[in-house]
Amino acid sequence: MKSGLRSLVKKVKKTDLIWRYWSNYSSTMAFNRQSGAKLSEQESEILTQLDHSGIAVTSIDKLLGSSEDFQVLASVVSDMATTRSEILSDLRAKANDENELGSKTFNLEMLGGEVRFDAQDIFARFALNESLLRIADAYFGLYVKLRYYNVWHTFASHGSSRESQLWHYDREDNYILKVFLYLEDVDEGAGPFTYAPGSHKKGEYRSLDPEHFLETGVRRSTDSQMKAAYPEDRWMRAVGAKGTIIFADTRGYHKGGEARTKDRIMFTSMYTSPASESKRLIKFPASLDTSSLSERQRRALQC
Ligand SMILES: O=C(O)CCC(=O)C(=O)O
Ligand SMILES: [Fe+2]
Repeated sequence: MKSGLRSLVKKVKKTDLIWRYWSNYSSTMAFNRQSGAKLSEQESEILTQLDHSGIAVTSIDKLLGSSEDFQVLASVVSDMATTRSEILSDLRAKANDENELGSKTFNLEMLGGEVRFDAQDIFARFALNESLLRIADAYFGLYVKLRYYNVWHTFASHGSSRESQLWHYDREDNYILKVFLYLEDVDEGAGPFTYAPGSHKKGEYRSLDPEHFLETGVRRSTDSQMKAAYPEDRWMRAVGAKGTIIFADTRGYHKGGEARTKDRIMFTSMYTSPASESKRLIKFPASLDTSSLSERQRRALQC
């Protein structure tokens, strides 16, 4: 295909109509057919904020009530940190290695690069939490697909900002929903997730186009490039106590993980439409028993 035609096809595929009713037809129709999937008051509030700003910040208590699962998650992760303390201190030393561009040495994926799926474990249970999925499905207007979940340990490091510490937008889909759940308090020094509200595709600043440079082929913008295009007093720096949960459409401009004085530890999961070609970083067992899962959860797995 000639390159002009190829880029035209790409553009057409990204239009909401084609994306929704062609590329994601069956997921959209199935979602539209569902009945009785009412959002709670708190879930509706998150959805409204997400639609408007591309980001919504709340707490696990507000969303799930005093969740026993959250206590379990936090304690499993803190036990992992204790048993792996030697590996962690080796990696901490490497976190400042700026020669390793592209490998995000400041960020450790505690569950490995590809997570082994176990429907019973606390990580899968969180990624497939009904409340999270209800919000994700409603935001997309279709049944979403879970792409990954993990626990990130971001090391406090020095040196110039790089990779996801710089402003960028993710490119995997028209909408990309990521959840970040803080497992320890995150202050300014712990590299909070930071967002330019309204820069997602549904937002009033969807055409935001700051000056940028290419870092290993990826567009990145520095703080001063961003400031020139979008005033700093509108940036949303998601600092928060342990239990803070952030929903963000990372198709909008964001950055995070620039931890300077304190490590950041959080659970994260990612949802896209089924048509996205985004990599799936989950390894499923040869025979997967999904009998304990709901229809919505099975659809998020689509394996
Ligand atoms: O570490 C962060 O806060 C941001 C990471 C990021 O850019 C992403 O998950 O898309
Ligand atoms: Fe990102």
